[in-house]
Amino acid sequence: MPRKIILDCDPGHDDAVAMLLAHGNPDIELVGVTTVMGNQTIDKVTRNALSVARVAGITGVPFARGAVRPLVREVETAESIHGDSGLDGPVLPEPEIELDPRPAAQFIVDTVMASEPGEITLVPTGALTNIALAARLEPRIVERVREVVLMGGGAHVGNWSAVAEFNIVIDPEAAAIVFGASWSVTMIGLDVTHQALATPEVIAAIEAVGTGPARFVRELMDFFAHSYKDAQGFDHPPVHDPVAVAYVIDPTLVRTVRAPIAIELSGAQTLGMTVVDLRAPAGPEVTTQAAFDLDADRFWALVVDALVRIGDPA
Ligand code: PIR
Ligand code: CA
Repeated sequence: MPRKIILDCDPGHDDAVAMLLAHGNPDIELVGVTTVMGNQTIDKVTRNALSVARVAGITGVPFARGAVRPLVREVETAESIHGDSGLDGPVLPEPEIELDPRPAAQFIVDTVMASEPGEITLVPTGALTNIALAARLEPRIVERVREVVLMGGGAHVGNWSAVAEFNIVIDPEAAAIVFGASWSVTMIGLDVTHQALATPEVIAAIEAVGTGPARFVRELMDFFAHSYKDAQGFDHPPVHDPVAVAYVIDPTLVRTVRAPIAIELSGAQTLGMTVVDLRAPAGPEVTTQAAFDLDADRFWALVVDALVRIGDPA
């Protein structure tokens, strides 16, 4: 039985790859895509999500637009990395599908409450605003979802500050709600995603697929590589978000350590830090875990396999 996921994203170059992996992998059933401001404004990332759906041939999957701004703070985008559109590089086709009329948080609540317990996995790859709002709208979703597998944070590394990662630091209050709830949370943080590098070998393997969606990914990666080089000094860009999807497909791709994870909400230098307490084995009450040590070859093989399966949508 494929695992049912709701992908909550802010496309975003790596979010787009996460969409393609979720769509193309046979062990995943995409039951909805929700958008949240982050890499760009909500209008831009929502349009991007619909464009990617067209490129990938994703049909019959509801898309719902989510939060316009973080719970408490002002909007902060990652234009330096993702460009003016949020998905700069390739030509973005006009969207063909209509948005679901519900706000993302309501869509998440409705979908989870209509499912069997343990049926749906939430996969956020942007700020946690929609997930926090959904948990506030209907707290019973916390018992009903199977798990939350999110890209964000990091035990030992930051990217938006010395110690904080973008998805967490732009809405730390939402992150505190999500990490503080009693569901199981797996943090796919920078410790692992900085190992998911789009090297020339990876790009060549994607190029060799030879389809429209593969070319689209290649063009995304060209832009992403340049901005990551200019803004952060990386030789090859880390493709964060599909690692969260890959973990749902195959949790043995990473090593996980169960540990308490707290979100810093008041530090002068450390706002949005994911503080992972690795001092001792966690007690049975701890439902959060952090991921380390990615098997990058097997990860990229999943991405390439998904592109092969997607082929050239009509
Ligand atoms: C990537 C992102 C934001 C900022 C930078 N520098 C790089 C986006 C990605 O979409 C990913 O979900 C997460 N936020 C990585 O921090
Ligand atoms: Ca993202």
